[in-house]
Amino acid sequence: MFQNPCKKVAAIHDLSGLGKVSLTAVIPILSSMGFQVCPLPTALLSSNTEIEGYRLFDLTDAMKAVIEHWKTLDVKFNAIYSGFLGSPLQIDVVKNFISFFRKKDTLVVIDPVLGDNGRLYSSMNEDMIREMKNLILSADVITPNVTEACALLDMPYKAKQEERTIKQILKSLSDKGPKTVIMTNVNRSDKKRQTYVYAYSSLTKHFWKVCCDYVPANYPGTGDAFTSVVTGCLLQGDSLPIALDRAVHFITTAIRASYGYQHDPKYGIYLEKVLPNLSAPFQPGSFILLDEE
Ligand code: PXL
Repeated sequence: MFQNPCKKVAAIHDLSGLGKVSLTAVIPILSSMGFQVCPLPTALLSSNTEIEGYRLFDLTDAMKAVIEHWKTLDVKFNAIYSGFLGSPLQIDVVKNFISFFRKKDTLVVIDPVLGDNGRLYSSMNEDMIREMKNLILSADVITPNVTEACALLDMPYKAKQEERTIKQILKSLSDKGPKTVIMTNVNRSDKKRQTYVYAYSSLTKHFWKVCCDYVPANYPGTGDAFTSVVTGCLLQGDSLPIALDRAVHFITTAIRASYGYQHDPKYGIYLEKVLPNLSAPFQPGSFILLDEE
């Protein structure tokens, strides 16, 4: 029987020509980790939506045609990983894609890309939030930032959170279906120069946190890079805390590698400078197991 020596990831994200987001981050990261990425582009953009004057071409019809073709082939995906979606109708297409291609051991990762730092991205609206709430019900793993987590739970956004509230948010999102909820870009009310990634697994009932150094710059696409590393780690059999640790370490290094340059952060991180780190040996050590509550 034909065997594929590389695990396959169906990557459902946009393709943006400038500004390192979505497929331009997902493909190099997962390829560097040894996975075969099968892109299903959701939209073609001249640049990410943070760069003024961007052009967006919705690819919903093209997606439907690609999926029809894939359905006729004997193709098996080890993971389905979705990110930036262009329209509410498209979310429905993704939901149907998952129900057709998901097998017993398929890892379904949904990054509910909606916004950051308390505001929605310019192409997002209330209809997208409503549909995204529905899509996350099908996920094994979701990776919202605080803005997205609050939008998915109809909670007002607060820039700084208490740990007790963070745990409640993670648990409430997990109660909706995803066994693993990872929340990125968390700022705590009692810590100034640090941000955190928090996670909850309903399988082990464990909460985890990893601390990241705060850098005063916002690069679009760091969430995509983070979730891509987590997806690769989980596919290669790493535990959840090791996956978080590796992803935080990789993103922190990428931001540090970019921050020293005179460079408009809207254009994203210099990913290519740090890609080789993904194949370097890794010594985990910064994750913390929190008390259950
Ligand atoms: O990483 C989020 C993202 C994805 N895709 C597009 C974006 C952004 C964030 O700005 O603009 C097109």
